[in-house]
Amino acid sequence: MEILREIERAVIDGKVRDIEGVVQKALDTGLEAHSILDGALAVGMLEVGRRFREGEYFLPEVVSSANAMKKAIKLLEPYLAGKTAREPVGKMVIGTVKGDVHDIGKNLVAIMFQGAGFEVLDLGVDVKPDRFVQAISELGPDVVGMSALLSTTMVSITDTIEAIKASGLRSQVKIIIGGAPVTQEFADRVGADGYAPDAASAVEKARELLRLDA
Ligand code: B1M
Repeated sequence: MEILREIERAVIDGKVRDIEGVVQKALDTGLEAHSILDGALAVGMLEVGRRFREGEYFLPEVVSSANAMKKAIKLLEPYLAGKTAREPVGKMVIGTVKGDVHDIGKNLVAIMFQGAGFEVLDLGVDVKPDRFVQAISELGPDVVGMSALLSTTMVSITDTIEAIKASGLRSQVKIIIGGAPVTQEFADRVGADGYAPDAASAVEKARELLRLDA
């Protein structure tokens, strides 16, 4: 569809100023937020990643594309989050782990949890293990989500789980991890309760672990 390709191109070209207009146009034509996200924004970002990996793009281009994508997601947020339940179905703490500043995927996961009726505390990026522990002890969440986009920061997931264990709070929370280099095998190895490949399945995994569908 032409409008989706236009949005994809706006991400690839990092059109921070124009992207809201095209996304709004797509919404006005009746396209669903999820189709815009999966069929245009995510596709554009994959291409940005490819260009970066192959040396066609450098950091400034990637930053512009990321900013364009963030603007688009902000506009889609109310549609992605949908209706929230009056009483939260649970509490969630989420963050991108220490050493890692990628937050687009983490933000999407947070939006989806809000949409599913969770109260979400987003700790941001480069979150140190102690900060996760502090948030668990203060807020008493049902779920803790950790995001890592770099193979070099996957170890921060391990460190954070170890810190949660050492604090004696491990049995009180379900831990879900994700991010491009993260796998189910890694999740099993480091003792997370669940792994999810994308934001929507992270919510499904949480509901399953908390037996919310029972
Ligand atoms: Co970075 N970067 N980056 N970058 N960057 C990647 C990740 C990379 C794969 C690019 C590449 O080489 N092709 C590569 C990592 C290689 C590796 O380790 N395997 C890389 C690199 C090397 C770096 C730097 C080291 C570059 C440098 O400085 N030389 C540097 C590191 C900075 C740091 O963190 N310390 C860096 C910096 C940046 C920017 C700041 C410029 C920018 C981030 C801006 C921002 O986030 N605010 C950036 C970007 C944009 C990318 C790419 C191009 C796109 C990431 C993204 O937002 N994707 C990325 C290449 C790529 O992934 N195609 C790349 C869209 C987003 C929706 O997907 O985040 O994967 P994603 O989230 C998905 C799933 O992973 C999942 O759900 C989401 C979809 O629904 N998910 C979860 C994520 N978290 C989850 C948590 C869950 C469950 C699912 O449960 C809790």
